[in-house]
Formats: sequence, C-alpha cells, structure tokens
Amino acid sequence: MPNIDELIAGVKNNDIQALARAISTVEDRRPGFEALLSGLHPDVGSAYRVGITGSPGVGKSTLIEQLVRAYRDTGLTVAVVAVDPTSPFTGGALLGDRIRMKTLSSDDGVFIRSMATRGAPGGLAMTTREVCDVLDAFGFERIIVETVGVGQSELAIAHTADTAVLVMMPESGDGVQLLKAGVMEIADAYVVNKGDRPGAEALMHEIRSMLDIRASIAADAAPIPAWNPPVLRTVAIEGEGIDEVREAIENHAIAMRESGLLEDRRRARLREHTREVVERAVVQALWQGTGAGERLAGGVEEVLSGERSPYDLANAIIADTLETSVD
Ligand SMILES: Nc1nc2c(ncn2[C@@H]2O[C@H](COP(=O)(O)OP(=O)(O)OP(=O)(O)O)[C@@H](O)[C@H]2O)c(=O)[nH]1
Ligand SMILES: [Mg+2]
Repeated sequence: MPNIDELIAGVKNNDIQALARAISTVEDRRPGFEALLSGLHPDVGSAYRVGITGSPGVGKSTLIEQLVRAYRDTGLTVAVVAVDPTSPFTGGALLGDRIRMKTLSSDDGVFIRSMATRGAPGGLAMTTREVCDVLDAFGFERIIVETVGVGQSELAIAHTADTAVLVMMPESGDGVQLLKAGVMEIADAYVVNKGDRPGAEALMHEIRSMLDIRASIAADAAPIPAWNPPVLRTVAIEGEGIDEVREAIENHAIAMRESGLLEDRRRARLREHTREVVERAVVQALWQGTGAGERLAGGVEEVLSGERSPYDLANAIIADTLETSVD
C-alpha cells in the first residue's frame, strides 16, 4: 500500500490535498484505511473536539460559521465536520451550508467537510470519530462536529466530542421533547439560538429549571462538580452571543482538563473504539474465506422447511467457524 504511506506523510506535512484524500479513504472504508489511521495515530490527541447538535433548522450551521470566525480571531485553527442526514427535508440544507461556509474557505486555518450518513447508523459515529482523528493528526486545534437531530445515533456522535453543545430555538417545543429524550443529560452547554424571536427567555428559563432539578436529584452524579452547564442566548444570523459560546466551550475544556475528566473521557473513547475495531474485524473474519456464507445459504433451506430454527443455524455456523479458525 505505497499510497497509504504517502497519504500519512502528506497529512503529517500539512498537505491539504493529502488531507482530503485521507478523509475520503477513511470515510469510504477504502483498502488500507486502517493502516492509514494507525500510521496517523501517534499524531492524534492535541485537537479539542466540540460536538454541536440540535433539531433540524435551529441554526447550528449558522452558529458554527460564526463560531469558526470567533476562533479564527483568537488565532486557533478549526475544522468542521458536518454530518448530514440525507433525509428529504434537510437535504437542501447541505448545499446552503456549503455556500455560506464558503466565505471561510479561502482561509488556510479553516477546513470544512460534509459527511453523508450512508451506511449503518452505528458505524457513523465510528467513521466520524476516525475522520476527526485524521483532522487532529493534520494539526487542527479545534474540531467542530455538527449533527442534526437528538436521537440515539446523533447522541452517539455527540458523545465522541470533548464538549457537547445542544442548540435549541424558541417556539419549537424542543424543551419538553428533549427532556423526554433524556438529552438534557448529555450537554455541557446549552444554546438558545434565534434569540431574536419571542420565547427565547422562556425557553432559557425552562432549560435552567430542568438543569436545577437534575442537579438536585443527582448532586454527586455531576460529571464535574465545579461545572454548571451554562445556558446561553444567541442570534447567530447577527453574530450575537457567539463569543460567549466560544468562551463557554473553552472554559469547559479547562474544567475538563483540570478535573481529569478529559483523560477519562478519552480513555473510555479509546477503549470503545478499539472494541469496535475488534468487532468489525471479527465479523469480517467470520464471513471471509471460512465457508460460513455457504453454510448459511445451505442451512437456510432447513430453516425454511421447519427442521431447525434460525438461532440453531446461527449457533452452528458460529461454532463451526470458530473451530476452523482455532485449528
Ligand atoms: N431569526 C433567526 N433565524 C436564524 C438564526 N440563526 C439561523 N437562522 C435561520 O434559520 C435557518 C436554519 O439555519 P441553519 O444554520 O441552516 O440551521 P441548522 O440547524 O444547521 O439546520 P440543519 O442542518 O438543516 O438541521 C436559516 O434560514 C437561518 O438563516 C437566528 O439567530 N435568528
Ligand atoms: Mg446545518
């Protein structure tokens, strides 16, 4: 895999084209992508990762564009990964995001990449994490991941960040919904965007009450004792309140580092990641060149005719394959 070595060298040498190709290699699971990630791994770990999540249309992309500017003003380099669900009703936003973000794309200190949510949702969190690793190895100081929605798979992606920010907007019924979804548990900072609309104060109040209730129920379960998740108001289209969001993220980063929680989170993430790599490899090894596929094709007839159950067949396939691979 000579081109993989070239890619690794290119990414380490700040070659932007190598970066783009490395990301595609990882995103598309092309041959050698694991060797690529392995080669980059020594350089991974200095970027701080921020997950920005929220329901469709709350203004995440607008906020992120402003946040990128705020970070650039402080001299930090920023990469953005927008995880776009290719659903029909947000499908149009991707192009809009790209055009708006384009105003930033002449800046070498900024890199913006959209990822389509093809493939299994479980795998998406992993792929996103690996794309972030490539950006980290390249040397970006902040990595912002935008995910739409507040379902379990989006939360899985948000969990790969060091700081998770939840964006909401007034008049969307978000508050109650999110409480039900248990989302209030995950965010390190809350942003009420579209603060120019009526109801912003009320929503902020609602979020604060929920946080108070949570804090009183689980006083010792608080991840960082000294950290009270801030609730901030922004008008992203006007650039209002953005620097406060940046400061909240940076303060959280400091609190995470000083409490040792950053290391804990990263350790847990590495453990989880390695486990996923093992699982991926085991599944591949099970089906490739072991005859398990043939056994499945043959055995399914017996299931169809009622001679055995799918579970019985599955157990037989697993047992046979494990035996073969141990030999
Ligand atoms: N009134 C108002 N509109 C805003 C504000 N911020 C963003 N918008 C508008 O809200 C719409 C959605 O903004 P986006 O930034 O695309 O929202 P998003 O959350 O990234 O959307 P998806 O990626 O599709 O989930 C756009 O028309 C924005 O111009 C704000 O602070 N006030
Ligand atoms: Mg968006």
